Formats: sequence, structure tokens, C-alpha cells
Amino acid sequence: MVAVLVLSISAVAKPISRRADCPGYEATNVLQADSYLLADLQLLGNCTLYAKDITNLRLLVEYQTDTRLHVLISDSDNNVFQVPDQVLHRPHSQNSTADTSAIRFTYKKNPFSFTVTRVSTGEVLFDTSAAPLIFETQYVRLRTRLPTNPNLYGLGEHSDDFRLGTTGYTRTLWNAEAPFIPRNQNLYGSHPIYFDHRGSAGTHGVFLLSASGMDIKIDKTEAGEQYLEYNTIGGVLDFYFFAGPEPTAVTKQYADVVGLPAMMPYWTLGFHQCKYGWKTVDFVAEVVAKYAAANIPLETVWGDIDYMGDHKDFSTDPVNYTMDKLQKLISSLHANKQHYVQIVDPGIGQSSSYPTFARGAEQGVFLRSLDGFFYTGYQWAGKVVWPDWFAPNTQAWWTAEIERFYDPTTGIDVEGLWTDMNEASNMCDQSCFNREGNLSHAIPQLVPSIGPMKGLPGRDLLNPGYHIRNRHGGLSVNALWTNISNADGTYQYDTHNLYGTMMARATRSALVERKPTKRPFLLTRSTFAGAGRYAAHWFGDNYSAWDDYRIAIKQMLAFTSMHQMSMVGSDVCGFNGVAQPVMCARWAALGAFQPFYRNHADTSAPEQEFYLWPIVADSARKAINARYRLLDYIYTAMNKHSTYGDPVASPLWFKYPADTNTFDIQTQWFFGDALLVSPVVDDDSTSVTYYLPDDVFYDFWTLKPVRGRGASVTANDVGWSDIPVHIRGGSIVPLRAKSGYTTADVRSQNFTIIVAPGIDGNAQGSMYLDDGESLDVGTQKSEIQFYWDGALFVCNGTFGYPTDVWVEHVTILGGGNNGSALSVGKQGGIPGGFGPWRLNRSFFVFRHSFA
Ligand SMILES: *[C@@H]1O[C@H](CO)[C@@H](O)[C@H](O)[C@H]1NC(C)=O
Ligand SMILES: *[C@@H]1O[C@H](CO)[C@@H](O)[C@H](O)[C@H]1NC(C)=O
Ligand SMILES: *[C@@H]1O[C@H](CO)[C@@H](O)[C@H](O)[C@H]1NC(C)=O
Ligand SMILES: *[C@@H]1O[C@H](CO)[C@@H](O)[C@H](O)[C@H]1NC(C)=O
Ligand SMILES: *[C@@H]1O[C@H](CO)[C@@H](O)[C@H](O)[C@H]1NC(C)=O
Ligand SMILES: *[C@@H]1O[C@H](CO)[C@@H](O)[C@H](O)[C@H]1NC(C)=O
Ligand SMILES: *[C@@H]1O[C@H](CO)[C@@H](O)[C@H](O)[C@H]1NC(C)=O
Ligand SMILES: *[C@@H]1O[C@H](CO)[C@@H](O)[C@H](O)[C@H]1NC(C)=O
Ligand SMILES: CC(=O)N[C@H]1CO[C@H](CO)[C@@H](O)[C@@H]1O
Repeated sequence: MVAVLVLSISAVAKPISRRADCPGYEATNVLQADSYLLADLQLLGNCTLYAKDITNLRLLVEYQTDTRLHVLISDSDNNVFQVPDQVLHRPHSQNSTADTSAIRFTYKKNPFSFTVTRVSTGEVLFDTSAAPLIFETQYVRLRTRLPTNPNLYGLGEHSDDFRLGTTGYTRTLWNAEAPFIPRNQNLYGSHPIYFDHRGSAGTHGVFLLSASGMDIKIDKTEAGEQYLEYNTIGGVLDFYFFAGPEPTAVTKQYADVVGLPAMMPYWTLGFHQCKYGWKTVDFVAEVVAKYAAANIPLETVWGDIDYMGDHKDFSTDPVNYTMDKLQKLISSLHANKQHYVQIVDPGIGQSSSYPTFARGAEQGVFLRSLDGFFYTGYQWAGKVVWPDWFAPNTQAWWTAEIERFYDPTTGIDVEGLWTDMNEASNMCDQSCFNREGNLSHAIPQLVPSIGPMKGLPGRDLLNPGYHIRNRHGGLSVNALWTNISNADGTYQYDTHNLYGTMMARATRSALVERKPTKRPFLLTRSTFAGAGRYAAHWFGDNYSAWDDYRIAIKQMLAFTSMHQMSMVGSDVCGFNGVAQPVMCARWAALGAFQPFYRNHADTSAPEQEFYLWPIVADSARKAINARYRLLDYIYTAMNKHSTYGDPVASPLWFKYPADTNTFDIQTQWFFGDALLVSPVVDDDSTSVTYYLPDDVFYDFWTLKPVRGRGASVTANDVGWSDIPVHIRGGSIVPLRAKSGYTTADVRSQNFTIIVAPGIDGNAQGSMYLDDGESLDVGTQKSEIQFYWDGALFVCNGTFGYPTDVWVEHVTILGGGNNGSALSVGKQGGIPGGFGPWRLNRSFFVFRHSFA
């Protein structure tokens, strides 16, 4: 959270002698083998567009698998920065070959360009002959030709249309503090992956593994030729092409490179309440009590920076949030099976009397200026220093600070942490740079050594000639100065976009050290490709307005289906501004069908807890009740995402890739495989027009069948607590028979199984069960499959998780009964006639035994 004054200072362009006709490079010394290709790329003529050209490049092409092609263009000396393997560990090549690969690399020698083609169709997916390659010390440009008006998605984090603009559109990747999540600007995270969906011809993905600041331009030339163009301020061109051809296959292939999202604890799927500006612990306790009085389930309470003393990490406010009072609050939450999460910021208050700072200074963990003094700026704690996540002692220091303050017996026994401000955000722009500091301890002489892949020497690290469209102006404005070096000799210029993800990784490790057997929970604001391995993410400081309610949907879709982050969601009811009851009622329902479900508001915004307005309370109760009955369905979808990369939420075209009507849809989604969510989206409206693909669906609330016709359907009189949800035909959905006040209560409820036959009469589903909190559950898990073939219902799989819960009913929807459900209940159908069965073994039942 934050409200920041933005002083915009744009860097001044330096005059530089340029030539318009950059001739590019020539490929020489080409060495081609079955599974790879190597070549030298020789500069044909200086271009000097924004910086000096690099004369000798190296090309490496690897057929890593039959569906993954790796193309790396680097400087031949390997000095140009590459994302360190310790930050993003690359997969090894499996030595596939051009002959077996689904996509093929071809190249032209002079000027050098390459294409990637889908073998099965001959379709050209990527073609860099659109413009000569430019590879300068501080500017790299590569343009690919594309079909006109392509269906491109991804390139988060942004608040623009889910299907990206194709004319005059620029995506800037430079992690930045972004209050109000402004449109068409760079936000908190960088995920340089796009999906190119070509309908029935297939989907592919293109990932540029680069942390460099960049503008990605999608536009047409004057002659009307469509292109996508990368413009970076340096780094290498490290591409991964994913062949798909199904959209879900692309995202799984991407996960093979950046990793799968961490599995979340079960309780994190409960409802969370947070607010910046809860002045006292007593006030927080009142919020908890008011939720209980309103009978609105509350799972987790969050502590924003209000709890801190002088806004310093690992401290409590001596008056309003004493350690003693906080401990009492947490004990009472725990007694009620509720949870507590707190915020931590990377900006560490610089004061010798602040032990966290003193210990960090002693261990040499903070970023420093050239002369060895601390690099300082301003953040919530006032004058601050920042941890250098590349320094050798930083992890140990951070872990020790977390273990000390969050000691379960003597400190704050949180269940999770929240890392904010980690772009990293600096309230100080370039004008208040200072480097004062008194080192309490001798520090090792810091001589930034430029080594392989750590960044070229001799660059202007503050004002590169090419200005990306950073929303703050110059690269260092409201951020860490880009000329600051990290302990390993790299510079913030190159590593800026990695800061938040490295902090998230360090924090996750600390949480694991603190409670080694428990699955950690961590929420981070800033992300880079692969951040899902460590953390959940919320979409930052949005606004309490209908537009931001709608944006929450497309942001979720990009993160879950394309960025391999599963636990994501917006601040429900909006962070800034005043939440209106009808909007908040709608958002309470919308949030219940997204993975991360937290109500949060700014200190300047009025209270917006769900119990404050009757219509919001009604909507929240109904939505949470449905969500909690679906918890195991959601948990199963989360597990599938964490295990196999199948997105927990996906756009309609992921399931109906050939249906062109779905390509632009950004206000409906599949939550898990089976539930199609189609909320009211217009301001203050009680009707919604949504799309139903040509398939059979069942209304989730009434269980009535609805035949989709590949057309829009309008629902009128949608009440303030209603949200249209459909079960997709062909699915089997496990539901708890009853909800509960907490997720722990829900876990002791029995199940009822809903079978929603598809057009062919069949259905399938699955359910994953474990204890919900162990980091390693070993064999104590159940992976259960459900099948229905029109005559026989089967439940089989593995049943390693010991449980006392039972299946009470199986309900077969539709059938010959024209909408009325058949069910097997307590009296009927179970072989032996015993009614419900315990979920610890396989089971089957025939149609004729259904009551
Ligand atoms: C580019 O310019 C550098 C000096 O600035 C020169 O050494 C080099 O030969 C030039 N390269 C080409 C291909 O013109
Ligand atoms: C692929 O080839 C490289 C180089 O020959 C070799 O080191 C590596 O072990 C091979 N990998 C696999 C999976 O075969
Ligand atoms: C402590 O609580 C009081 C009473 O709500 C409030 O006036 C004061 O601003 C709070 N102090 C801080 C540091 O938030
Ligand atoms: C960064 O640039 C500023 C402004 O030119 C300069 O004062 C400072 O010494 C530089 N810091 C480093 C570490 O180079
Ligand atoms: C810096 O440290 C020295 C030696 O410990 C001390 O004498 C001096 O007062 C300190 N200066 C400041 C500004 O804290
Ligand atoms: C679950 O079903 C079993 C078997 O019918 C029953 O004994 C038990 O009371 C049920 N549990 C709950 C929480 O309803
Ligand atoms: C489970 O049942 C289905 C449907 O009858 C069957 O196809 C499948 O092989 C069974 N799986 C196991 C592990 O028995
Ligand atoms: C219900 O049955 C009637 C008569 O067979 C048929 O006309 C109608 O389309 C059916 N409705 C649904 C929803 O299947
Ligand atoms: C900076 C910015 O884009 N703010 C937007 C936040 O949301 C409100 C309401 O949707 C818009 O009006 C603002 O323009």
C-alpha cells in the first residue's frame, strides 16, 4: 500500500550521432547439429542509435524439447548481463532435434534474421526480418512480423485489455510503485511472456528471459505491416518459444522454464480482511467481533504498517500495538481457528539504535554507494537503507530477523507475511539522493567486479540514451538508483526488476526456517517471471470503482493463465477512494470466485468491512458460503496448478480455442475446470449479457441445465448478492455438504458430489485432499478421480490422506429428467444399501440404483 507524491523528472536525451539505416549483423561460422545451432553474428555497420554497437555476437539455438525452442543472442564475450541462474534456474536441453520438434528455426545469413515456424501447418510464428537486429551496449531492438490484428495476451503486469492492443500499443516493463494502477503504464511486476493465439491453428508462447527495462511495441508500419518489437536498455536476447498447440500446453511449457507456483495452505483460501489505518489492536479486535456478530466468515486478519513502531520492520507501536496486546489478539484468533498475517517492507530505518539496522550493517547486507557508504533513501520508516539480496549474508540476517520477531512463543505468531514496496519503491526521487552513513563495523572493500554476464562496463547507468516509457520518468525516480552496485558486481540497472522476487524468495526461505514443516504463505507486491514459486500476489493499490472491479478480472486471468502465479486477486471493494455499497456487494461476490480473496483499503479511505452495509453483508455471506462449500474443488485446482501447471483460472478461449467469439472476453472466466463465472460488470447494473459457448452448462445455483448456443445470453434482475455461475457439462464437482465459519470448520463437513454430464452424457472430475498445511505431505494425500458414463459412477484413485469425512450424496444433473436431478442419498444406491461412504476407498454405483 501507499499513497505517494510523484515528482517526475525525466532524463535529458544526450545527443548522439545516429544512422537511420542500421544494417544489422551477418551470421558466420555456422555450426549446425541435430539438436543445436551455433553461429557468430558480425556487425555489418555501426548504427549507434542510442549507444555503441556490440561488434561480435553469438547465437545459440537449442531444440530443448519437441515443444520448446531456445534462441539466445549474447555478446561473444559474455559480459552483457543475464539473469543469474541462481535467480532463475534454466532447464537443461533434452537434446530434441529439428526433425522431431513441433516448431522449427530457420535463419537468413545477411542480414541475419530468423523465423520460427510451426511444422504441422507451416505457419510462421516469429519472423525477425521485419527490421535489422540492433544490439548496442544500452539498447537492443528486435522486431518480429505478425499476422494482422493478432490475438496477443500476457506481458504483465498491466491494467490494460486482456487481449493486448495491436496498434500504437506499448507495454513497458520496469517494476514501479503504481497507485491507482494506471492504464497503459508499467505497474509492479514484469513478465516478458506473451501468448499468440491463432484459433484452430494453435497457440504458441514467446518468453524473453530478460530483466532489463524495456518497451514492447505492438503496432503496424505505415505500410500496414503488423509487428511486435522489443526495445530494451540492454541485456541479452534470451528467447524461449513454446509450441503449444493448446493454450494450456503453452502455459505448462512456460512453467517448465520459470517454475510452478507454490502450493498454498488450505486456510489461505478463506476470506481475508485488511485495512491500512486500523489505529489500535483493540479496533482490530472489534472488527473481528463484528464479523462474527454479522455471521460473515472471517479467516484471516492482516496487519498493515499501523502495527509498527515508527513504521520500522520487526517492531511494534509502543502505545497502540504493544507486543502484549498483539499477542493476545493473535491467541484469540488462533483459539477461533483464525489467522494473522503482517506486512514487512524492504526499506530498513537507518538508525544505530535500531537493532535490525545495526545487525544488518554489521553483516554487510545493505546496498552501498561507490565509496562504501550506505545507499539511503526514504520509505515508511523515514531515512532507510535497502537489503542487497545478492550479498552473501543477507539471507541469514533476514531469516534471523524474521525468526526473532516472529518467534511463535516470544514474538508475533503470524501464519504468513506480506512483502510490500519491493519494486523497490523509494519515496525519494533523484533529487534527494544522499549517501550519508556511519558504519558501525568495518566492511570488506567493495570493488564491483565486472565478470561474465554481470553487465558491460562503461555504461551510463543513470540515463541510458533510450528512454523506456517508465511512468515515473527516469529509471531511478521513486526507485533505487540504477547505478548502485550489488555485492556480486551486478548493478541495479540490470537487476531492478528482480528485487521484489528476490525479497520474496528470501522471505519464503526464512518462513521455512522458522517453521520447517509448515507450508509458508507469503504475499508480494513486486514480481518477475517465476515469482509464483515463492509467493501470492495482489494487484496493488487499485481504486474503489467499477472500472477497477472489471480490471481485477483481466489481471487475474493474465497472472493465473499466463504468468504461472496461482494465488492472485485484487483488493476487494478497492483500495483507494470510497467504496459504494452496491459496487462492494458485487465485488464481494466476484472476489469469492478468484483465488486470493482479501478486502483491503487505504488509510485515507473509509472503512469498508463487509458487515457495514446490509446488501454487502448479504452478498458476502452468500458468496463465502458458496466458496467454502467449493473449497476442496478450489484447493484441487490450486494443487493441479502447482503440480502440473494447469491454470486455476483461465479465459474462455483456453477451453474453447477454436471459438473466435471467446478471444476478446475479459469479464468471464473459468474458475477451476468446471465453473464458468459471468458477473454483472456494468456500473450499478442488475443485468449482464454474457457468452455461453456451444456446449451444455448447468446453473450452479439452481442446477438447471442450460444449452449454450455459442451466443450471448442476457440475465436481468440479477440481485446485488447474485453472481451468475455455471457448471460446464462434462464435469464432476465435489462440494462440502455445508459451509462453516472457518476453513477448519469446513474441513470436517461431509461431501456431496455433483455430476454434470456433457453433451455426450459423460463426466469426469477429481479431488485432491491432504492436511492442508504440511510443506511435504509425503504419501498422506488422496488423489481421487470421479467418472460418470451415463450408467456407472466411479470414484477411485489413491486414498493416502486419512479422513473421517463421508460422501453423503451423488447428484446426477439433467439426465432424462429434463433438469431435475437424480441423486443417491442416505437411503439408496450404495452396493450393500448402506448409504454414504467414507472417503478412504474406491466406490462405484450404477444408474439403476440412483433414487
Ligand atoms: C564501428 O565503430 C567502431 C569504432 O567506433 C569501429 O572500431 C568498428 O570497426 C566499426 N564497425 C563497423 C562494422 O563499421
Ligand atoms: C544433451 O547434450 C549435452 C551435450 O552433448 C549433454 O551434456 C547432455 O547431457 C545431454 N542431455 C540429455 C538430457 O541428454
Ligand atoms: C494511536 O491511537 C490513537 C487513538 O486512536 C490515535 O489518535 C493515534 O494517532 C494512534 N497513534 C499512532 C501512532 O497511530
Ligand atoms: C550515482 O550517480 C550519482 C549522480 O551522478 C553519483 O552522485 C553517485 O556517486 C553515483 N553512485 C554510484 C554508486 O556510482
Ligand atoms: C560516527 O561514528 C564515530 C565513531 O564511532 C562517532 O564518533 C561519530 O559520532 C559518528 N557520527 C555520527 C554522525 O553518528
Ligand atoms: C458425515 O456422514 C456420516 C455418515 O453418514 C455421519 O455419521 C456424520 O455425522 C456426518 N458428519 C457431519 C459433520 O455431518
Ligand atoms: C478408475 O475408474 C475408471 C472408470 O471406470 C477407469 O477407467 C480407471 O482405469 C480406474 N482407475 C483406477 C486407478 O483404477
Ligand atoms: C425439456 O423437455 C421438453 C419436452 O421434451 C423439451 O421441449 C425441452 O427442450 C426440454 N428442456 C430442456 C432444458 O432440456
Ligand atoms: C491513475 C489512474 O488511471 N486512475 C484511474 C483509477 O481508477 C479510476 C476509476 O476507474 C479512474 O477514473 C482513474 O483514471
